[in-house]
Amino acid sequence: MNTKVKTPAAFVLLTLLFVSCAPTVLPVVSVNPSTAVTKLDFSNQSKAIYTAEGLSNQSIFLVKVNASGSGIPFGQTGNVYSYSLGGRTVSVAPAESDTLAGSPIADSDLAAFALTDGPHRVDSLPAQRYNANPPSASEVSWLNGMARSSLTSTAISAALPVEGATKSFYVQLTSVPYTTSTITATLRKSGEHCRVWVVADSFSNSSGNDDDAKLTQTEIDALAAKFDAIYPAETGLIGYEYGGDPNLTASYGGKDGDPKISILVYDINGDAASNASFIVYGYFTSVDYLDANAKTTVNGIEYTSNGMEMFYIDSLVADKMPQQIYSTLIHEFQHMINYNQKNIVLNSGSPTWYNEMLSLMTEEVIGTKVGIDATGLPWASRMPYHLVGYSQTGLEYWASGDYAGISYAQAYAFGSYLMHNFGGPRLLHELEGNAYVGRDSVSQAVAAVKGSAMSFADVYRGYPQALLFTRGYKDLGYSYDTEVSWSNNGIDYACPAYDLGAIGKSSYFDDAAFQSALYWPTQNDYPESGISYRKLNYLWDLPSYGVSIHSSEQLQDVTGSASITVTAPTNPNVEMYIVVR
Ligand SMILES: [Ca+2]
Ligand SMILES: [Ca+2]
Ligand SMILES: [Ca+2]
Repeated sequence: MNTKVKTPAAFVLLTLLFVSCAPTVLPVVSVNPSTAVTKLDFSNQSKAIYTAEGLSNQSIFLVKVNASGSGIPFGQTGNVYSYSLGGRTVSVAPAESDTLAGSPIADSDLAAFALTDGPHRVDSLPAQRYNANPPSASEVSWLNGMARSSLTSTAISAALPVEGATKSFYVQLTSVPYTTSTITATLRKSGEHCRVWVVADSFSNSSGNDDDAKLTQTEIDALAAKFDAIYPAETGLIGYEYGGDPNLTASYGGKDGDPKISILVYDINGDAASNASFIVYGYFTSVDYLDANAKTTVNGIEYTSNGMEMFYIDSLVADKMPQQIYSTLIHEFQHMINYNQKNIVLNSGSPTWYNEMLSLMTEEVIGTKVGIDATGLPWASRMPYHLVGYSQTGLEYWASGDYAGISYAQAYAFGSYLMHNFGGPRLLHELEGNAYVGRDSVSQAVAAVKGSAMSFADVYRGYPQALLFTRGYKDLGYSYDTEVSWSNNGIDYACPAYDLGAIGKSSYFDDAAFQSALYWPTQNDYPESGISYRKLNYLWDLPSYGVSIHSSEQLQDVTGSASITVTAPTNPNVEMYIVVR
């Protein structure tokens, strides 16, 4: 028996009325910079319809942006209702919702990111938390003294150490819980700008392999030579550490009266033999700006100062992955310079995301400048995590422990977007040198480069474009595929163009549990390089300064006409864009 289903006329009429009163957006047929990004304007309607015709092998994305300081629960973010291709309408299944990420985002939401393809590079969490702590009233007074006094006792020390000298240092023994120890190290190399101190356990001239966490003299000399190349390049772009500027004679030599930076090599966290998947490669702590041997307690943790400008470097990583240690030196040196520029000079404190972003931007510019191998550069070492985890956290949220890799990747991706679209190395120079921190520093630096004001929210709105406008699409909007160079103090700097679409995702993408936990589509359906997109109708929490990018297999390589009907978000801070490339 044949059954014919009749559609009630009233329903058709209602549907027509409903659809016809929703705003329709009709872009010009060929995609160009003026039509590639269309903001959906719901005009108080419950739905909007986006329509494009004459597409030729083009792909369509729905981008949700939260350019506000408040997180938005997934239920308020709107979703795709249906779409049509070549006149055929496809209903989109009821939205799946994000059962992992709560609001606000917490580390527990990142459980699926317990990475296994280590080792992963992290900073020392206790040092990071101390560094991010805004100065207290009493600290402000001594920071003032350091910055402005012309009668400090920081003239060059009469008795600087010579090679072969030994010295005792306070060091972090373990991160969590934070424990400390004192160790003795020998000065193995005095470079032009550094002194490399190595503990006995981390030195062996007869070491014949790179896995024993013992450095030979040749390897130590190479480490010093690399830092000697980094020092003038980095200070020439972003300024000096405290005590580094030879023109400031009263403070030259810094806390210990030695203009050279000390680099202490030891097995941080004592985990060289344990094959740990998360390794602290190195750290800087501003505790060392207290007088030598002085103690201070912050958030229940007691720290002791070595009273000098110094870095701590892990011996296993220095042995096994020297390129990673060179970029770590660039990274930690930015923290040291940042402490001078923002804490000592300004009496301010840098939020963690901002300070780390600056270090990662510096890794890109200075790492390129001093010829660090591609494996040590952040688009190779950081970006693969971002391609997968970008929508899990917002820019300002800093995940801890095993999940920190996602936050580093996010900070780098945003900072690199800034450089490649707003002045390259000059933007980094402005960020470090201006009298602001955090979002204000970003908008001020962009304004300085552009010559006109731009709000942080407007800067942030351009960022998801860069995630999509990969090589071949860079003329459509913001992109990482732009080379930007700049000279300062007679030194040339560059941010080399790179193709985000060609960067492979981190291999934990292959993990089945990860895929199912995050409603990850199968690998066969989705690209393995470039930014991942979420399912078209997937409801995802939008953290503050967060984005999610949605598409489907059917909306890739579309020829002809397409339309998408989108249900309006109920939260006014959700902005929706259709991006066609
Ligand atoms: Ca070795
Ligand atoms: Ca010094
Ligand atoms: Ca270690």
